[in-house]
Amino acid sequence: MLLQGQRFVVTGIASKLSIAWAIAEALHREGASLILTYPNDKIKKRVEMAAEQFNADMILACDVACDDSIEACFDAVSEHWRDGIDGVVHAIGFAPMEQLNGDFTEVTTREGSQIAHDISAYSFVALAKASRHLLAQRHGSLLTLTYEGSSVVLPNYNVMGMAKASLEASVRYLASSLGKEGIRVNAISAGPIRTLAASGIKSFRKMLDINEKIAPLQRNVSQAEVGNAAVFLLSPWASGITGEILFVDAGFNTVAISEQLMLLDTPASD
Ligand code: NAD
Ligand code: 0WE
Repeated sequence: MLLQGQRFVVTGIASKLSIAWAIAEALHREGASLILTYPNDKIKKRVEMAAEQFNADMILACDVACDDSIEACFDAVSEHWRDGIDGVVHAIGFAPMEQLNGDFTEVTTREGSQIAHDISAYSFVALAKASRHLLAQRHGSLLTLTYEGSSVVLPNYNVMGMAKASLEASVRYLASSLGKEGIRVNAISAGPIRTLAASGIKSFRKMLDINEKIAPLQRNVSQAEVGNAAVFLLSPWASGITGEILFVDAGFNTVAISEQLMLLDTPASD
């Protein structure tokens, strides 16, 4: 067991399909102790289920839209684990639904942009500020989840692409800022996975199908595969890695034109 005796705070569980659920599962399997957080009473029940399944020490409220909530959460974490923690997982993203469907220039608004950046990008910095003293005590690390829409255009991802670009920049600035305390900061860039955050996205089925056709592994990735990569980045095996974005996407991001796409019928001569 890779993480025996280590302690992690995991945010972002909303259902059994959540990437954070699979990360908590993998951390538990490797012997880690967990504190799980939930943003509101609606989601609390799901997090209670996860806490039972993964034998978590406790669950705590943490709405990243609210500094007082974050502070109260990490006050309770420091009371429970007085000599520090080994990691914090940030698996949170949100934009108002209407921002994620349609022409970017048309649908993007000031308010939508503010919410997307606040909840999906700034919140990672806020968690870093709140957990810094706890992480420094044990040379812990921070981990967040991002998506390739930060760097290249994927239809309808829209303002979330802007927010993920900001989130990825925050990974590098936090890594630089916290490196002197021995704290590492990394991200996993996951391929598309059917979760609550994918429900209601009109073109999601198509995204999964196209990914399968372009990715070198010719398939999509699972939550469990992201969970295993998270274990690695949070573990001592990754002690030399910080400021890194690790793709867990079946290789999709490495390909511009796949062999399958070359075989498609075109009017061209050959
Ligand atoms: P999910 O819906 O299960 O998780 C999103 C989480 O964000 C939920 O648990 C929700 O409660 C939480 N959240 C929203 N607002 C919050 C707030 N104010 N305070 C605290 N928590 C809040 O979906 P998921 O796909 O597991 O998403 C987790 C992360 O993975 C997100 O950052 C997402 O962008 C990223 N990601 C997802 C995919 C995918 O295809 N599913 C791919 C790459 C990256
Ligand atoms: O980061 C994400 C999810 C982003 C997301 C999803 C929702 C749906 C529910 C943010 N906010 C909301 N708000 C809601 O009300 N992903 C990487 C998954 C995702 O979302 C897409 C994708 C992919 C992939 C949106 C459009 C196109 C592709």
